[in-house]
Amino acid sequence: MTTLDESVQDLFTQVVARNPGEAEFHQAVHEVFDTLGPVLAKHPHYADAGILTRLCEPERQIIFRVPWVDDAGDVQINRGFRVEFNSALGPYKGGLRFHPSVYLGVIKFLGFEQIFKNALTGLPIGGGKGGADFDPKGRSDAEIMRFCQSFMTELYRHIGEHTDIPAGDIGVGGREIGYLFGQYKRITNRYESGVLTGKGLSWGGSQVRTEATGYGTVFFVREMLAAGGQTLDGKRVVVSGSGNVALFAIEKVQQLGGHVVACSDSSGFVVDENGIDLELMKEIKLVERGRIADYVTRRGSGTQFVESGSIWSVPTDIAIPSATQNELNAADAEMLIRNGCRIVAEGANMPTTPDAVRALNEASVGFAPGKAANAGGVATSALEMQQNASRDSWSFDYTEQRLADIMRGIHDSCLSTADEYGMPGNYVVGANISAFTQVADAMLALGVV
Ligand code: NDP
Ligand code: 2IT
Repeated sequence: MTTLDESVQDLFTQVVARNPGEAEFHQAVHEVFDTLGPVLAKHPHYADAGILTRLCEPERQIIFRVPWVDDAGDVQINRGFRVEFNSALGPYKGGLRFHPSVYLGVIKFLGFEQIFKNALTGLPIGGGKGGADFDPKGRSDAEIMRFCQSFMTELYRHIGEHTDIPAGDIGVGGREIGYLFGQYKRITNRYESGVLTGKGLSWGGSQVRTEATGYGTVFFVREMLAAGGQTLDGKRVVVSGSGNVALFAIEKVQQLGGHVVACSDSSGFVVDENGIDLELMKEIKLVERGRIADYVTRRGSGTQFVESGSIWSVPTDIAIPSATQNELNAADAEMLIRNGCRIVAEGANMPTTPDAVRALNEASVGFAPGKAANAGGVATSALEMQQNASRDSWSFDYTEQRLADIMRGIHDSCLSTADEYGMPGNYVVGANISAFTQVADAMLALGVV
């Protein structure tokens, strides 16, 4: 990692020492600290009040055993997490991730990012994240249900519509939110719709929440292009992943006239020069829960499955990494640059490594960090909470317009903050400083708590 401004280097060293072995958390903190020098110089009262030290220490961290019985009758044990990171702006809000790679360092990186992302939405939500090292792949529906019920049997005592509101992330979608909500309702005997977001439309969910992260990321890209007098029409786009974020990013790119030529899962990537057939991809991924190679088998000539290699070798104008952290490294960035890519927008959380971000900046490739570009998901979760609180439900078009307005607002505040701090066009600086000042001002007002 590069050396930081001396105003924050000591504190960063302390964060690493206090949180040993949590590489992803260190990376997320470093990325934010790397941009805060100018704001700390301009407003020394933030440092005097220990705001940064407090920001790096979660308000509460819960780790629990999740016992469940698999279909063979064997007892399985997983580890569950909920990190309630910061509630200066509102109740803790953030998703749950079920993936075998989950450990405290991953949940803390995601929770830390979530504080700033949620601030950028302008909506009253604090930051949190949770999950488990559970691998849903190959598990039956009954096993998923038993796991979710056991997970909620501990989690329920820590959450609530005014306290902490989980939602989905990797491995947690509408099916899992249903089982989690059912168990919460059963244990508490309360139909407390606002305790989880990402619910089904017939039982308290919001229109557009399913689509929101992918759509929002593409709305952000639209704003980046518009700032340079361009549109998505006719642009080549590569989207990694083929889960919730990726599928709906592809959908919105296609609606806006772009041409998506590749997407992936953890087994490899597919290239389809005719443009990804989204209906077929959704059938394979959302209905059958199948593997991406099935797409090539079914779609036939003109398509290609690549098992090993990088999706970022596929020439593109715009790249939207939407799978997982650190999936786009410096070598990938160099390939994208060589092939003429002009925009990288993070649909996933922290998918681009720091040296890749540096390479993109040096080549003047527009780079939108996840905490700005993928904030549409959590923003629409906050809209779901609003509808739950007022026992109302809005139309698809109205909700989508709210999402588009929020994404434009985030885009514009990133650019204006970057301008104010003498780094025009730098979305990372704009996002971090804009979010930090909002959270820091609220923390100052609320005293040392
Ligand atoms: P899903 O579980 O729906 O999809 C995840 C996709 O990424 C799958 O295609 C999966 O492939 C792939 N993937 C996951 N882990 C890895 C890995 N270690 N290596 C390679 N590929 C991997 O998750 P989402 O689409 O919801 O989330 C994707 C990203 O977007 C995450 O970074 C998440 O934190 C972020 N995000 C999600 C939001 C949401 O609302 N859901 C909001 C904001 C950000 P496979 O099936 O083979 O594992
Ligand atoms: O990373 C994220 O912003 C999410 N997984 C969505 C969180 C939410 O509460 O909707």
